[in-house]
Amino acid sequence: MKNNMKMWAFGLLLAAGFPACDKKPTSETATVDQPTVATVNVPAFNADSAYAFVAKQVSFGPRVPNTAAHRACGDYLVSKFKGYGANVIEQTFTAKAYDGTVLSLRNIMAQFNPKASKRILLAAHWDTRHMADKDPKNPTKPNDGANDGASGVAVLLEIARQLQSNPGSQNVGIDLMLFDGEDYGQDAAETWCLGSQHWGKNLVPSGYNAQYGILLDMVGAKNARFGKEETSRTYAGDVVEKIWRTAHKIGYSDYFPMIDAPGITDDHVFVIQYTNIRMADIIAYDPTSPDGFFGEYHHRHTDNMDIIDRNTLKAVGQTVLHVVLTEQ
Ligand code: AHN
Ligand code: ZN
Repeated sequence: MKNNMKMWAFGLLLAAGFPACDKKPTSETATVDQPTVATVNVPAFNADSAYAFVAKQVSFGPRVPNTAAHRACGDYLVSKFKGYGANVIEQTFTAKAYDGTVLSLRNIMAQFNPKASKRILLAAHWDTRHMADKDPKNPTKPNDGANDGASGVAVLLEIARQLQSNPGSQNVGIDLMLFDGEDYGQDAAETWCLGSQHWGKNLVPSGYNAQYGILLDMVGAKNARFGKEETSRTYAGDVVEKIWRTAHKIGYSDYFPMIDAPGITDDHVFVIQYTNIRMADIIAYDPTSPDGFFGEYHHRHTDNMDIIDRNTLKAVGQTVLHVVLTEQ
């Protein structure tokens, strides 16, 4: 039925496309060459909606673990995912931070098409750092975490909204995972990413597996560039190539240049370490920055709504939506 529909649409396209002309336009030639690529089935990722989801999270205040803003935002995220028809799983736990603070944390997973055996995992961290310690001014106060925290979550919320609005668009199960406690670290790798470490060692649902995963971190800043991060290349090279190829194909090559980035500690490292899931990190890379990787807003008070750009959210959101919805 689905194939017949495609064949029918294909014939219609040929008939309508070149009535009395033998010179085929390039875009339609591409369709002739690859008639099975389901480009038309991918809905438009709404960047205004994603932007509003960033602003909404920021409006709670910094989402620092053990604060009221963190709890309230967590409750909001759970209720939004439920409203979009997802099967929501909350994993609550405590973890000891580098400074001895016991943090009350919550990983939130929203499952779509929960019965499907072939699954794709999309993730982001929803907590924000307890201090803007790279900022010369007020380095012990937390920032808004508009990019570092809210942006990846906002893209996943918009993807959830699209999945509800386009039932049947997915051929696979899709799990949206919000990790907690990513940003409460200091120096050593294991002091970061407390939520993904806990989940990797205590999988829920138990025995969980996915074909692969994609992590989103700092995906909303103006003029962002995403480099191919080293751990992603090493352990999820095919996923990296699929993402970058897709981005180029649908018009976002500016945001996804074919450049390698060094390895960093992020949630994908622990997903790779503790589970059987290979995961690629889409994370902004600025080789000109003083630390050689992170943007100038990173862990500073300038990480607020002023640096968020709908065009970046669109480039990432549309690319990831295209990747997951073209999986068979
Ligand atoms: C490092 O600072 C090396 N890793 C932490 C990665 C990170 C922080 N992502 C967002 N905030
Ligand atoms: Zn951070």
